[in-house]
Amino acid sequence: MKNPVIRLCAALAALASVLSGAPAPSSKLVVAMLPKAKGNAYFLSCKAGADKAAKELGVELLFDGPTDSNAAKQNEIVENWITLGVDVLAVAAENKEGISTALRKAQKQGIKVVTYDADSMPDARSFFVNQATPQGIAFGLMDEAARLTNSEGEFAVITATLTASNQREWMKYIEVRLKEKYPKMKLVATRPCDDLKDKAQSEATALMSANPNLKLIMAICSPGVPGTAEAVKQAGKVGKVKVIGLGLPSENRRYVHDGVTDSVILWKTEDLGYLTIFAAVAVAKGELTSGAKSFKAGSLGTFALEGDNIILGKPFVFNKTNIDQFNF
Ligand code: RAM
Repeated sequence: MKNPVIRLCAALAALASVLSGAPAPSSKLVVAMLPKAKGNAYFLSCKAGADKAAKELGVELLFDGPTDSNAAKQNEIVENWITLGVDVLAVAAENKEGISTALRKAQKQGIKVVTYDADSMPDARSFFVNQATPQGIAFGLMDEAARLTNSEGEFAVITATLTASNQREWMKYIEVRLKEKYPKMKLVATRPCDDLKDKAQSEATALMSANPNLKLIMAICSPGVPGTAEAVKQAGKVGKVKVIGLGLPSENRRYVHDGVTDSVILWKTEDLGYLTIFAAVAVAKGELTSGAKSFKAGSLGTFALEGDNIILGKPFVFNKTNIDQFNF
């Protein structure tokens, strides 16, 4: 806890507890973890890994975020944590530029900052714990879309929000791959679903009506994939409009088995949460500093750093043959 008033209170309470024999309040390092949305299964899975890391490291973990993706609400939560005087923030940014002012303010007050999943501006944090390289994610998706459509015809993308830094980065590389390798494929629309399953379903329905020749929808945010699959199923277009995207095995299993969704791509979300807390704590303790070349994260082992990015690894492709082996 950085806040001097909170520290003084904690010290007085500790003294009182020694005198009275009652248990002392926690003097543990406090890590505050901000998801894009606290009800999103993707971030709950990250939290499971974060809890595990916090336990192993003996730190206190606060986890809070907007109910649904909401950049202004994220700022409010960060401001509250600054007032509370937590030691380190771990943030998945809904809006790259928008959150950065609050994160810089935190840094000025001695609070360390790392980002995970979706980055802020680089000067607003020490390190970004990235799930995979944006190129790896985007090329993987685009190659899978090409494989399923014989590299020709119309496809559409459903994204999270139009301001989300991770999705924006992935889109950039999807378009690079499309231009370089698949001249007969045409991206007809990119629609945001605000990281909501129901909105993805209505967007996918609208995309299919507006584009009768659509061959595939690629949903690049986790709630978007089951939302799109439901739309395709209800439109009676299973097989005619293919579905792929970045999604959790648990949320897509039945659509994959029913042949609605061909494949989903993702990284191990629990590991992302675990790695993030290890990085946050190492930064807070001064053990991970700018220029470091590698970093050891508990049972996950050692990671090579790419500048100020700590990269979790390569994404996996889940399909009918392997999806039952994964329960997140
Ligand atoms: C959603 C969020 C998150 C993204 C995943 C794939 O849950 O937008 O930022 O990484 O999808």
